[in-house]
Amino acid sequence: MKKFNHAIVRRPCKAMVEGITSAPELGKPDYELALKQHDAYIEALKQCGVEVTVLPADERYPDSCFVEDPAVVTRACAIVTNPGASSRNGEKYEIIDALQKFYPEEKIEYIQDPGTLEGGDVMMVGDHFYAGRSARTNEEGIRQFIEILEKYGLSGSEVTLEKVLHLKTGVNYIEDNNMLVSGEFTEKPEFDKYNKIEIPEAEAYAANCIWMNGTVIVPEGFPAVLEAVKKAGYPVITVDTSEYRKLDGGLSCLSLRF
Ligand code: CIR
Repeated sequence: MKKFNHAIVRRPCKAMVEGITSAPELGKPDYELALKQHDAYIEALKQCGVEVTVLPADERYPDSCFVEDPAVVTRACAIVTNPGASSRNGEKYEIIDALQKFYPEEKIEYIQDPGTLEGGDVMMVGDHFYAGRSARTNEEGIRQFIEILEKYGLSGSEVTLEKVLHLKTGVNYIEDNNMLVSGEFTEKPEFDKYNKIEIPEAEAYAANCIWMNGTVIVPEGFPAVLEAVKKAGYPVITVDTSEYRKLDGGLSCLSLRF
């Protein structure tokens, strides 16, 4: 059941209070609380048997704790993305060193302009990678991404999305053919072959859970999702991500797992 050995996270920076958000009504994140929640997140990852590399906070990029977006990590290669949000684009340069500790130079690939891609739009299902075409990830980015995957014997396909920030904001694969789906993703025919676990609208935020070596990490405060994941047979760990939610960020956004 052990699939992941490593995770990379980046500490949130004080400037996170100026991060991008579609939900200003939730208020600004409380930085001290965000740090505590980050500690708990790292602990949860460690409990699932991975070694966690903690990158330092980077004040130049308010959203840089969402380290999932500037890279996609696979069993065969790492892909440095080209984030579509201009305030985040420079994060791609800051992830390279960390990737080089785990992947040889020739297995680190790059999405190039005019292609854009953010890791939150990529969902891994075995050796297949679904890529969401969003406001951040464009057609050319997905074309380059699939071309890179195919070079390594992996595959990819495009999924369109209209209502949410990233693909994994609304749909997440938790292995064993089980997929957590919410909103617009409940009806997507490409996901019909999976056992879809439908997330009620009121708990849509918690569609973003992560499978970690057999355990599913669920955001705290979403009882219906917690129950559904337990019912599907998984041991669970809950982590409070309230301060990251204020910036449209969830559990998957806070790490690269490989
Ligand atoms: C952003 O808008 O880019 C950040 N405030 C949230 C990024 C969330 N990342 C993710 O879903 N992978």
